[in-house]
Amino acid sequence: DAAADEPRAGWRPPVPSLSPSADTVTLLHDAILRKLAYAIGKSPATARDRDWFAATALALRDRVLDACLSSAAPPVPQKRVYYLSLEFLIGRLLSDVMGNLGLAETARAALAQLGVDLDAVAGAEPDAALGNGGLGRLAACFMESMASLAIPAYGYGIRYDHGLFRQVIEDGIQREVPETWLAEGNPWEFERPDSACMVGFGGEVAMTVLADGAIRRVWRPAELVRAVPFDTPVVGWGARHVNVLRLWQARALEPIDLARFNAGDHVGAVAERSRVEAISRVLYPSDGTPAGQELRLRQEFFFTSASLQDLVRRHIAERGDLRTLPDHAAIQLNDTHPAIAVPELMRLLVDEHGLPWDDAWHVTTHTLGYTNHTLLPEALETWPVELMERLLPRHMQIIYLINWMHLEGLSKHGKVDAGQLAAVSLIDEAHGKRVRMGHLAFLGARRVNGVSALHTELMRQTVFAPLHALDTDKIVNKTNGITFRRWFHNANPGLTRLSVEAVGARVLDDPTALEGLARFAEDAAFQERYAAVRRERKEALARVVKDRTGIAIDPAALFDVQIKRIHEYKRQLLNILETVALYQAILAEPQRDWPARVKLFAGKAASSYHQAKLIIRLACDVAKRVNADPVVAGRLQVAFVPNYSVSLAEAIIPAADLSEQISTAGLEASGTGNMKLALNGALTIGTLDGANIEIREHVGDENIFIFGLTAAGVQATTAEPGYAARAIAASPRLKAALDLIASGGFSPEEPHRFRPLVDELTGQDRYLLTADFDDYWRVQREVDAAWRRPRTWWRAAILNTARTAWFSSDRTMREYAEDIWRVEVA
Ligand code: T68
Repeated sequence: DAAADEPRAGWRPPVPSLSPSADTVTLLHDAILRKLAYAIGKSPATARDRDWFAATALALRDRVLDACLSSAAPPVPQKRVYYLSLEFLIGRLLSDVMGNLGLAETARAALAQLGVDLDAVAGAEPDAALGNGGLGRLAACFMESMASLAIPAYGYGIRYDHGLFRQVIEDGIQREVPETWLAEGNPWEFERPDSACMVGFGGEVAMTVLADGAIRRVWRPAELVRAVPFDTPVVGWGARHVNVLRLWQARALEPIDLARFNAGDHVGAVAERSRVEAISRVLYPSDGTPAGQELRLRQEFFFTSASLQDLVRRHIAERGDLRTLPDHAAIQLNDTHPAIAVPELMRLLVDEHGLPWDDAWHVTTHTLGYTNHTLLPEALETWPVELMERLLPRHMQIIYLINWMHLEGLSKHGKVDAGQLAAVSLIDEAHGKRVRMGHLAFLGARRVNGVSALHTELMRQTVFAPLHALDTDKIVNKTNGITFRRWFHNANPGLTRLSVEAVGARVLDDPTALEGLARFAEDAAFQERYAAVRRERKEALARVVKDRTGIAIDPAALFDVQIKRIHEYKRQLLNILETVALYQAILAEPQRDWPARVKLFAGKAASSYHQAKLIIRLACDVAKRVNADPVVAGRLQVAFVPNYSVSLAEAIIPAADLSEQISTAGLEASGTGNMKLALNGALTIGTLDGANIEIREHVGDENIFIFGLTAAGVQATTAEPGYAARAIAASPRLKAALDLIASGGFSPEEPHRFRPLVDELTGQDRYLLTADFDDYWRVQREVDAAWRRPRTWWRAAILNTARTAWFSSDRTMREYAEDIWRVEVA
């Protein structure tokens, strides 16, 4: 009804929503029963939640296919986007698919008729954790948004048998356990053996002289691996459009070496197969410290080559001429992991399809785009030339040729001196000869983008400054976004319902309508409803925390959350130091009315990252002592919630009151958790880093807690030797907290356990925790004061929800479509 779309003058109690029609419920009910019987082979009497999940998923997948197979020959789109990413952190798909098909309530009713609870069924779906963190989750949000905007797109990646490890915490120690999301099959995907292709490795480059005397180079790989695609349909909002996520699996050409088997060598007979298939066995669990192993490079080339072959084949079938590729395809490289696409596309065009070099270079540089996600030097990919020559000899030749033309062009025009040439060369000669993959992606791309305004500016000023000087239009900003379907509608149905009731169903299609909530920000009745939704999510989260940690947190307390990968630059340690200082302050003045706070931490550490693992241990040890101390009971609780995942994020985010975004300024490229938390009404305590800056611009200064050095301040401070010692000497509170940790206050059985953390802080303090501590403490006390005034707090929370619509990944995808891909969005 049209009136429901009009913002209302005053807050009124909700109208009960209409139940789904009996017909559609019956249809879905019958479809689920048929899938259970004929695809799963179970009866309702013996079916477990996991079986009901598979049956429901299969029934819904049919609906998704109905939406995309409706016309016999779908028209060939003018232009497609190909999003190449080594990671897609999708999580569970059931509520996404139900929500976008508009069948959530229908499915609930259909299952209820069978005596089955939808939430239990949804909980039986394993998370597809084919990514480490923000970079992988961004790719998943982009896929959903492209489908919702009807941008024709393929996502290309690897179908890992094992996603990101499961984190088990034992006595505060992280243990990594293999993840097995495929153990009971995957109802969403289609295997497509007919679209397999071959990917080569090693070998040599042969030269052949053609009839006209021209020389052609042909790569003769020593080894061929079969890449078999598995397609998962990605349905957009309202089932408007369906795209495909195509993930490649590595298969050996020969399943078994029969000669060896017959000779009695039963293990050796399958050794070669395991070696080849290791390519798609497991996701590398390091984020930000490159793995550096040969297998990683094999993974990168494997999926990049298969994807390019696939799209070239499609282009030739549809259009014939590869020179028109830039008109019909935009290929986006998610970080440098697929940067080998630059020489591989050149190889396909020149060696395999006979294009002249210059034409091929034009096609390549008008088709590729590159997104950078970090400026941390240790996270920038480089590969030893020696390894590249051995694994990809033809690509190394092409890289040398690209580099030669690039450097020749510059010196010919007298543009640069030797130092400048070294800075823009594709080969880093300073650390053994290594190929700079960021430079390679930069040269091969038409547009290079950063992921927040600050990050993009720092790209221009630091890592890419010499290359930027050569082409000042190439670097553009595309601030990250998040899909509201998952992070608002599905993760927080209560708040979504409240928003619909307040400003109309239009918010579901157009998040900018959330702005209409601002008029209710001071409305007492609305604040109460908003707080009640939060309270309900906090109680639910308290049950999860109890379940996973045994700690019974108080849902009435302020939930202060820091949820993200554990990394020194993200400064979980700063949060823990403040926790320790707060603990000491409460002990010193137990009579003061400290507001009750629960500090929640969650996140995984790379398995080889010792400092990060020690930070987890410290959080757990602090939790142990604080939670057991009767003096602080009712004021302070701490919990490290194990095994952070997309699903756990969906439970924590709607329940959070305070969002910790406290990285050293200049080091967090963007952040996306910051956006999810702000949208769901958590107030941010953060530094002027990444997208925090843009969040502040949107929500307003008075609705966010900012502290600490700016990126410029960080640069200046790092230049002063000995600042850490001075900062500690100047802050008795920081000193006391450090002393308690250093003297074994949280590890009496092993007093020096945290020595490496303390040494880093008192020594180099690379991430400037000591510099920002006092300001962080001061602003945390402002948070306390704001929490004591509920009217002010809820006003700010509502305004956060009302003013974060811009962070929708639909907006981000529209910007990419317009400025980078040049595809039409209806
Ligand atoms: C993140 N990067 C950024 N990297 O840290 C974050 N790295 O600020 C940003 O919001 C997000 O990307 C999306 O742009 C990562 O998540 C990785 O996970 C990663 C993985 C492998 C190698 C290096």
